[in-house]
Amino acid sequence: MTANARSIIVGTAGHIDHGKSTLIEALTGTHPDRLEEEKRRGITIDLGFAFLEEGGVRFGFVDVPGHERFVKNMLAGTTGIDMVLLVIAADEAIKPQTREHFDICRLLGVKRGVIALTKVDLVDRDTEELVRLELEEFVKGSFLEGAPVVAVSAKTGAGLAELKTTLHDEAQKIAEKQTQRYFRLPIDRSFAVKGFGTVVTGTLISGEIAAGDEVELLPEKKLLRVRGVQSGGKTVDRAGAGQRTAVNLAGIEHTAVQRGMVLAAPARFVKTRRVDARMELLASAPLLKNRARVHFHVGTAETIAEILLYEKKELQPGETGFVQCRLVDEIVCVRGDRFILRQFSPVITIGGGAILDPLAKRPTRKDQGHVGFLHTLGDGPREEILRAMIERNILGVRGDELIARTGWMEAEIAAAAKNLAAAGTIRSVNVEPMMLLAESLFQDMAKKLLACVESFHKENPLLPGVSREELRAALGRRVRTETFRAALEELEKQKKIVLQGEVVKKPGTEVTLTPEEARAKQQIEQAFAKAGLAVPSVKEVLALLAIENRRAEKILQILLREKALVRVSPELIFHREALDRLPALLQTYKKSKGDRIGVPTFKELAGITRKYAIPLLEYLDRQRLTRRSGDERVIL
Ligand SMILES: Nc1nc2c(ncn2[C@@H]2O[C@H](COP(=O)(O)OP(=O)(O)OP(=O)(O)O)[C@@H](O)[C@H]2O)c(=O)[nH]1
Ligand SMILES: [Mg+2]
Repeated sequence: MTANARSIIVGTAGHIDHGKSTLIEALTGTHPDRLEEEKRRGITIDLGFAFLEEGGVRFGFVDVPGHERFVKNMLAGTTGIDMVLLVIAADEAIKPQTREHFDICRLLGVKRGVIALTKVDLVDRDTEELVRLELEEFVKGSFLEGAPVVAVSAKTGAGLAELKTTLHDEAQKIAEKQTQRYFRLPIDRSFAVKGFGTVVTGTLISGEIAAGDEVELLPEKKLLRVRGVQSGGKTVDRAGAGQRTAVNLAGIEHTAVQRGMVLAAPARFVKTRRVDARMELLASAPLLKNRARVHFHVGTAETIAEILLYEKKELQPGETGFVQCRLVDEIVCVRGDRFILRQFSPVITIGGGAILDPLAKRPTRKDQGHVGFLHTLGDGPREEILRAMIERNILGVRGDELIARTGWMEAEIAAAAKNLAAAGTIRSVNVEPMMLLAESLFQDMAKKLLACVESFHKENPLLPGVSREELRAALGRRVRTETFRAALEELEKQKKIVLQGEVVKKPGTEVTLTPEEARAKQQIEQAFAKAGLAVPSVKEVLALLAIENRRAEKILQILLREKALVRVSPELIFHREALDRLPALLQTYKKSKGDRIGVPTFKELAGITRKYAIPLLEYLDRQRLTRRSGDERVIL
């Protein structure tokens, strides 16, 4: 493939036997029917592929079956096409699958097309003119209104050159693809190639892929390595959005991959069984009741959905409405992806639409704002959509969730978030990973947090402040770590609180003790300092004080928080300085006597009884100054 050739995917559409496959062969030289059964029966059953390079444009044709029983295969092939080649036989004109395929193309959002009036060798000029008129009427008001109609005959070759030129002209009008988005390839085939292993194919709908890439198979969530990439039957360095692509995968059997699965950039997309969407019920369809079960098609995947109507009890033919689709199987999609609905039985196409939110929540009666939210998702500009997604989540939303829901790039989301933050509507509570919260919710949280700090001071006048841990617990579980930290930092910036290590306090709230309390504090500390390692019990010390026990306990807490005293065991408290002498003592011992020391020797060395020796050794073990080894300690 020439480096800068444009790649355009053309999908055929049209009633059975109208000459789709024959026309593709006449255009490309390749007959798209591959299966033995197709050849025997003379009909197309599954998708076929062929390529044509014409005036710098590389056309990838996806040939679909016209038989009504194989519409689901047609659907898988029509995903991601740039243009439709609607095939109508001049001798039969418009037939049921002409209509159905045309509806599907419209619902899938196909924007351009060319109409081929095939088998013109079988009709006279008058009939041809009549069919042309019928056709014009048929496409009126649709994306195909005014589209070129080319009369062709695969038998005589008439019109084929004109058709090629017309396809080329239409291709020029197609906008560039989204190679800048994350890689996503809905798989339509998986097979084994001798000497290569597993190969999967599909129409690359966004991003790029190259040999050596790591990709994720969804909904399996399996990471795989790409051995090689082909596009249009030729090995390429990389393939981009809008190309028919074959990917040679390492590490998986071809039977483990099926049509409907998606190959994607790792960790960017999610699987889901509940999506919110806007749907259109075809005018030709019967009325749709709430909770109806239908066949649901998105990408190359197919499952069964229960349709919950948001505003109405039923949808009339021709109406549009917001719906939630509850799916039987997991699928992968993002906002904007198109889907098709087919009646459960008999299976006919009844409608379709666009995904609004692939990570929809179970609807609740309480949630009054949901329909408004769906309107925003459907029609809003990017910033509005992000704002709505963020505001509707009281815990805040992570960047990767926003990517998975919208398919937008991280940088696009970050840029929009920056604008929203500057406008004061949202708050970035963490950068890596990105975490966004509505500003109003953030302010509420900060207010609550400040109130907690204030009431702590009121209830604990003798304590310097509340620990972060206690504060977090006081706020309840419905706050994320990132939000909590951001709120603390914000309040500190506003000088409303002071952060001192683990302690959070109001500024200017130095603990002031009464002279009586100050004296008691000194007495406690001195009692332990004097005792060295042979400390008295806490009870004994507190009993000597002039203040009542409850206040004395609090003062003890202050000394522990200030780390002047250290609690070594539930009963024993030591002065920091006494403990600080132990490591040097042990190291001196180690130098002269070796690194092992038993309890009796330790008692002697420290000049203490067994009552203190055991808790102190356990303390030293916890501090990793010693390690227990049988009856002895190893000095570390
Ligand atoms: N006379 C004439 N016959 C044609 C022409 N094009 C196709 N046919 C015949 O029409 C029949 C059906 O053609 P296909 O190309 O298989 O039709 P199709 O639309 O692919 O059919 P499905 O894939 O089964 O939907 C074949 O017997 C073709 O030989 C044409 O231009 N003129
Ligand atoms: Mg065919």
